[in-house]
Amino acid sequence: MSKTFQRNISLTGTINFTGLKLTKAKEYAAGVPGIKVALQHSFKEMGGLEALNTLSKMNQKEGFDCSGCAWPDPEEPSKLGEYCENGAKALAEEATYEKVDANFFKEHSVEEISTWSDFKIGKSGRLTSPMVLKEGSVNYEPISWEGAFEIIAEELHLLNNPDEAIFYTSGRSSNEAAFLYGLFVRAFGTNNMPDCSNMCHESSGVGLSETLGIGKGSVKLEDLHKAEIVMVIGQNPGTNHPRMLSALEACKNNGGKIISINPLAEAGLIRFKDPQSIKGLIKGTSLTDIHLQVKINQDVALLKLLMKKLAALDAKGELVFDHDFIHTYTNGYESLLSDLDMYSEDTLLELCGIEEGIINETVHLLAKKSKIIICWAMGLTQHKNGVANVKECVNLLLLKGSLGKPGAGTCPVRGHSNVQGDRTVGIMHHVSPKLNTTIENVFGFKPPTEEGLDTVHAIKAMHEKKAKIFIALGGNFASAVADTQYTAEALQECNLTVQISTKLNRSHLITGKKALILPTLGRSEKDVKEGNARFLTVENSMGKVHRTKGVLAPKSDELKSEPDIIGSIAHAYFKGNHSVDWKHLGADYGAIRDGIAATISGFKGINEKSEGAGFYLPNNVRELDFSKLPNGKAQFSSCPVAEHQMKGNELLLMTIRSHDQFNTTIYGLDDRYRGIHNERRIILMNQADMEFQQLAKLEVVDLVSNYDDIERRAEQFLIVPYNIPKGNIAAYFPETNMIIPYNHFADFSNTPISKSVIVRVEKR
Ligand SMILES: Nc1nc2c(c(=O)[nH]1)N[C@H]1C(S)=C(S)[C@@H](COP(=O)(O)OP(=O)(O)OC[C@H]3O[C@@H](n4cnc5c(=O)[nH]c(N)nc54)[C@H](O)[C@@H]3O)O[C@H]1N2
Ligand SMILES: Nc1nc2c(c(=O)[nH]1)N[C@H]1C(S)=C(S)[C@@H](COP(=O)(O)OP(=O)(O)OC[C@H]3O[C@@H](n4cnc5c(=O)[nH]c(N)nc54)[C@H](O)[C@@H]3O)O[C@H]1N2
Ligand SMILES: [Mo]
Repeated sequence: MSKTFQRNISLTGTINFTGLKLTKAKEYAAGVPGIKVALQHSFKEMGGLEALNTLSKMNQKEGFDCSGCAWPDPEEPSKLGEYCENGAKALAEEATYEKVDANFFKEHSVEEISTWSDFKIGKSGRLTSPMVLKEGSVNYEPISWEGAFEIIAEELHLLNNPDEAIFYTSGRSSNEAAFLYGLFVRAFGTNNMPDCSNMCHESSGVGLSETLGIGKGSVKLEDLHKAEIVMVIGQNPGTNHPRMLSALEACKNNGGKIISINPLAEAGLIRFKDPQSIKGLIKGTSLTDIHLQVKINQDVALLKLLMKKLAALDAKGELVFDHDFIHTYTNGYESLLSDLDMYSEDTLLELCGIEEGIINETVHLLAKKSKIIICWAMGLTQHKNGVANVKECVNLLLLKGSLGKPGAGTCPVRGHSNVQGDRTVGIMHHVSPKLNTTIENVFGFKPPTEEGLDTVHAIKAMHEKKAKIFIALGGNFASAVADTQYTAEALQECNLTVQISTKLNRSHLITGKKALILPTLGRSEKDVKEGNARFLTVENSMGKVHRTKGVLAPKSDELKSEPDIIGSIAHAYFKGNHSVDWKHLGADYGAIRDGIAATISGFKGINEKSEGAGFYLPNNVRELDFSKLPNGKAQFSSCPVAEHQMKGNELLLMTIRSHDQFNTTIYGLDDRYRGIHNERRIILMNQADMEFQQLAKLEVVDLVSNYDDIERRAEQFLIVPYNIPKGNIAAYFPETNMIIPYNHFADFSNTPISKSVIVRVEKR
């Protein structure tokens, strides 16, 4: 409980074990069990007929975009449906018949709800009408939409300056909603726009921009089919991007090889049975050719070792590197070689913890090929040296000339379904002078020129009472960010917190003095205005913009679309005294898209071009145009290997996703592929570490971190012996966010160190 505030709110819910059952970890991902589980979830929440009908429209040209992840759709979607088990779960979660209405809040106080588990809170259902939590009260009460907008406008006017407000965005919002939100926040006068990207792929954005001139990946879906080698680093596609497995399978069928680099042997990377193809269902494909079981956060050491051995072969005249490419397009080759010289092979081998035989096999494979793609996700980005991890990947691709040609390139695999689009259309705390100028020309006001707060700095500002209003366009800030206790204190210091949401979550409970819930339409729901069904647009992980149009009846008549809500907040604030007609703009998506096209490059004609398969945004790496970088060249980088000062019994913890969750939304209590059932409070640990620390299987322990002499504790976990490198452990988030210090984050990208937290395990 956090004690010092007006309400007695539990930050974690009452901690209980739910009945762990262990089975052998799986080698196959998806297949028949995948379909069965998917349909079980959707049938339970929304009924059989509606579920099947709706799933058939997911990721199809005339349907809606799955909110599960940002993986692109193939040009010809599968006739059996273009969705995966976890997409079906995401839909079931949004389309559930359960409702959180005014009666629910009358019956249950926020104090009571906060004692429930995240699983139970999520299963309560969809938010149906605007609600207010008044100062001193513990029950939300109904409020009219106009009343809610008025409260926000009033509180915003009371601030001493616009930088006392924070406007968070999660990555499910459409391009239209995100653009309008960014425009309003700038018109209001601040760049305080933290977003989920700050905790996610920010390290990729920074690393790629500095080396290649664009913060996005360069490959298209068909490149994966053509690649000779796909390296999948720090990513668990079987759970988090299941549709990617079809692309990896196509690569294999065309003779490509797959190298996975991961402390865990994740099921989806070992073998795959495609649930969308009859042949695949029966036979299945073995995916990974080489698994490099790297120690947590030693990817820089591993990549350096691979490059060092490749450089030795190249020096012998074996033509391993693409010297024409290096000469024409790159800067810093010599410094890269000197950097590699600084490390001995033995040191690098020991750091990454992999047998030399497998390393040599990998080097041999890489030496001969040039169509190489590197895919990665949170296993690379959420470390102190997350940016360095990304830059080392770029180094390898530059050496091999693996950019700007078919079957080669960078592939940061995005998380939220429109997190990339939100950034493209202006959600960022940085200042873009070019965007500011175009906004001024098109919309007639001057945006602020001072850098805003990102996620970690927004928390600090609220904690220090420098920020007093927190508004969230989606997401679950309280649970998703690091350092749950500190964050809860920060949010509770605010005068007003506002959540624009589809579903109930802990951020509706850990609130400011006053709080508002503004319920919004989900991706799958029809968005009808004056008889017209409206569409929105999103950008996928590979930079393609396309339409999304809901098909289901909205769960309540009172729901408003995100653009309508944002337009109304802006209208209530400016009351007509502004160069932009906010009310009108919020209601007219075509006009918002015209605004996007007029301010952001690559969007001309978006109203028409977004139809059907959609259109690609410009990407300089695809054109091998590095003119914006120093000397007009792509940049090699020299990055030090990661160092962790660990004491005798300390371990390095990665906080990961189970197969039954979407970030802070808990779909169920199983992590089927890893053989964990009916329990989330587990720690995966190497048998040798268990013996060293005298811990028995299923022993109950606490996880404790100690940064800057502050002890943080997450209570009650069960030890599960697992195939994970010695000295490393894994547990699920958000249960573990209690022990991640808010003030330790990645250099240059400020991403919390969610994948390398130094901890000790304490017996209870
Ligand atoms: N079903 C489902 N889909 C999702 C999500 C979800 O929660 N559920 N979340 C969405 C979001 S927002 C995102 S960002 C993505 C996340 O997608 P992922 O990044 O795949 O998610 P994580 O579970 O965080 O997995 C990280 C993987 O990296 C490995 N890893 C951890 N540390 C290291 C390291 O130091 N080095 C290496 N090489 N590997 C490491 C872990 O073993 C794990 O396999 O998925 C998106 N899609
Ligand atoms: N320890 C640890 N912490 C992490 C991570 C980790 O790996 N380890 N991963 C980080 C990552 S990669 C990310 S992206 C963040 C995620 O952080 P967030 O994006 O803030 O969190 P989510 O859990 O995705 O948010 C779920 C909520 O979004 C709302 N929602 C869902 N759909 C919609 C919609 O269409 N519109 C609106 N307005 N609301 C909607 C629902 O109310 C739901 O409860 O968490 C980060 N936190
Ligand atoms: Mo993410």
